[in-house]
Amino acid sequence: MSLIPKSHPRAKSLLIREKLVFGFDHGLVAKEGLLAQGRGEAFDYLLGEKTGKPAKLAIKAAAAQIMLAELPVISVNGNIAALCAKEIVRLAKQTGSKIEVNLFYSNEKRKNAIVKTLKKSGAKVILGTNFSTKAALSGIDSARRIVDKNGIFSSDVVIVPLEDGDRTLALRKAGKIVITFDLNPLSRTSQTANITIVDNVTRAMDLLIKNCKKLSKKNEKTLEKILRDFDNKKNLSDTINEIKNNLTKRSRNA
Ligand code: PTJ
Repeated sequence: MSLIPKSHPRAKSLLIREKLVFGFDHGLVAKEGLLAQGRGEAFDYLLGEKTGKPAKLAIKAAAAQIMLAELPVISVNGNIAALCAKEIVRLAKQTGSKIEVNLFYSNEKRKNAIVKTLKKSGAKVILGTNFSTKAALSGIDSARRIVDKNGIFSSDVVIVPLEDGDRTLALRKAGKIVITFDLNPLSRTSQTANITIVDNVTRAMDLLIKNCKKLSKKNEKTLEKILRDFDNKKNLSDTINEIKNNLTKRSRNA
């Protein structure tokens, strides 16, 4: 049972923290994943803990990109499994995406715990654990270079929530279109991805599923126009301005 009272002014944020701690205690999340959440929280605070206009635009563009993809793959790590396992499975079902477990701090035991959680949440097929279909991405030294040849390796669009910069770059070099969720608009991942959703994954994932559902009725031309109208660099710059404006407002009231 949660020790956080619903009336606590920071209940939402504290409940997300609890989910991660639960994920850590149950072998899903790496120790470093707790630190990554802390960094994310700090940026979320600066963003006003809400989904801003630039994030909404990025979510719409991401949905259009996923609907246009031939072989979209959702890459799952420890944090995302602890925070959004059910949403990952819903997104995969809605869009026909494959799910692949891919860890930075690679660990077979943790991989198996993540697979178990995804299965419990309704996933039928999960890639990333089959030795016989392993392939290596070039231009990256971490364990994340090992991917599934039927998944990330042959995908055209990869959805990589909470990613590290090196793999984003390697995926781009391999010709993939990369969609990321990252609360830090300054991170290398944010700056390198094709579409960066600067929002808490716990808020944005559900919105992405809703957008995909809405756009599933649209034709290719409409989806392509949404993508043409989206500029990731400009959107990141608008997000940084959003933070700047929030800080200016707060400094006046300090
Ligand atoms: O499970 P593993 O072994 O694959 O490890 C996963 C982590 C997240 C530990 C690993 O990929 C890592 O170290 O990531 P980084 O380099 O710390 O990057 C994580 C990014 O995600 C940071 O820029 C954070 O600001 C951001 N972030 C953290 N929590 C959230 C978030 N973005 C969106 N929603 C969050 N809840």
